[in-house]
Amino acid sequence: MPTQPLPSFPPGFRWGVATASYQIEGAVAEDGRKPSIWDTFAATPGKVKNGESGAVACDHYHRWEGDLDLMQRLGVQAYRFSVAWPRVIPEGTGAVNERGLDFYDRLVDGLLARGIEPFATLYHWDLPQPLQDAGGWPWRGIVEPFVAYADAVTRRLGDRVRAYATLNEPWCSAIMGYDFGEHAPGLHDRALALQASHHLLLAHGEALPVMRANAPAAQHGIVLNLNPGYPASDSAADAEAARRFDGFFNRWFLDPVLLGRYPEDLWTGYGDAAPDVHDGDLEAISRPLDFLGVNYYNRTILAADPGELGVRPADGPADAEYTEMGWEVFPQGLTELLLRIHRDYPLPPVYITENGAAYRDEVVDGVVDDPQRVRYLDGHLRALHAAIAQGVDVRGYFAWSLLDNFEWAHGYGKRFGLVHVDYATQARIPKTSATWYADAIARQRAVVGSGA
Ligand code: IFM
Repeated sequence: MPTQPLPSFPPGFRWGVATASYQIEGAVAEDGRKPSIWDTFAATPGKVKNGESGAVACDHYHRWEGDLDLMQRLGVQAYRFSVAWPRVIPEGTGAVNERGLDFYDRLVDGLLARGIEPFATLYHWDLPQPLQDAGGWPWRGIVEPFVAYADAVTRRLGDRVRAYATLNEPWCSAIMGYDFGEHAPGLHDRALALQASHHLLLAHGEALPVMRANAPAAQHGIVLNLNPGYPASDSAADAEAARRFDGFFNRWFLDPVLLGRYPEDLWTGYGDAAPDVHDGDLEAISRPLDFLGVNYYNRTILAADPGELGVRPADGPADAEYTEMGWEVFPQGLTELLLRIHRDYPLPPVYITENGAAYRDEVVDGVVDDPQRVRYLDGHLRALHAAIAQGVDVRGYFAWSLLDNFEWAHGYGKRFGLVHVDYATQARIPKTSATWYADAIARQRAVVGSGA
């Protein structure tokens, strides 16, 4: 266990935890909610480990008050949650379901009453099924319903929410969902995936002015998952492999959002699979942001490959630590990533909107001791501090996740929580990492105050 206290973060730095609707809420058929693509995907045999689904998850929909109390006891200053589109506009288009919005209304007020700032994400992957039936994200007609949904949420929650993110990890929605088939809707088509990525970003850009009009005092941004690519060797071929991976994973999203253009090398490389882009789209996509949310978990090591793709992931170092997801623990990657995007882009203020690790936690005599997760968090917070010390404007950090939860196609087997959840009883047990995080926050607040 790390014994040295963390260095002091800047005044006003926000210490938070994050979750997402389908991963914790359950109550999938309550108060007017209708199915999302994840309900459909999870009900399809073979798609999710052990046939699990988010039908009950952490039952947060009914236990939200206890969960907010838990956060208050940890001393977190900010809570990043997502709103379920199929609760708010159950058919994807048309009537707003006020009962769905009521839940988030209560949640936001409950947070504010406990002195915790709400950070809301509008889309964390639970697309109303009727919109997928109409064509999903590859269909340009999806932009308007997204804007109407963003309007309904921001109109109701307004400035009580400190920060709104339009999308969480559009790379996953597009590529995992429409190309790799590992996420809903489970398709395998690179061109569809690229078109989906464009419409996700367009929906983000078109929603921004509406969100700003409804919540002028809130901050508005987007959350990207960034995964730095490192070459497996010093060879020029491996360096090129890493550059191509970086384009596929990171630049394809960073460039349109922050520079207003798609990267030329990728556009050319995609050939006929490149998306249909209309005049004005990139102006909308690159509308100014109040913040960029960065989700960082790990890096990928790449080698040149004679096969069709020209690139393959290579093994990480044998002496490195790996999480239960098989992801290398590489805190230095966070420092380097932040310095690199600070150098390459006109960057708005950044929040680390997700960072965390899954481990095989066990309850022993009512206690969950998770020193590896403590090491992971400690290492990444130090790495983050190093980037801030070198000039990157990072305003806050959200640990993923408050609770163990439904880890998508992995089901419930991968536990990312600071708080253990017994899915049979719904009992919550804060792990050692929760206590460590609470202490770290308390120390920071004692040294630098809670800031404005
Ligand atoms: O659980 C996910 C989350 O929904 C999105 N970012 C990565 C997390 C861990 O895989």
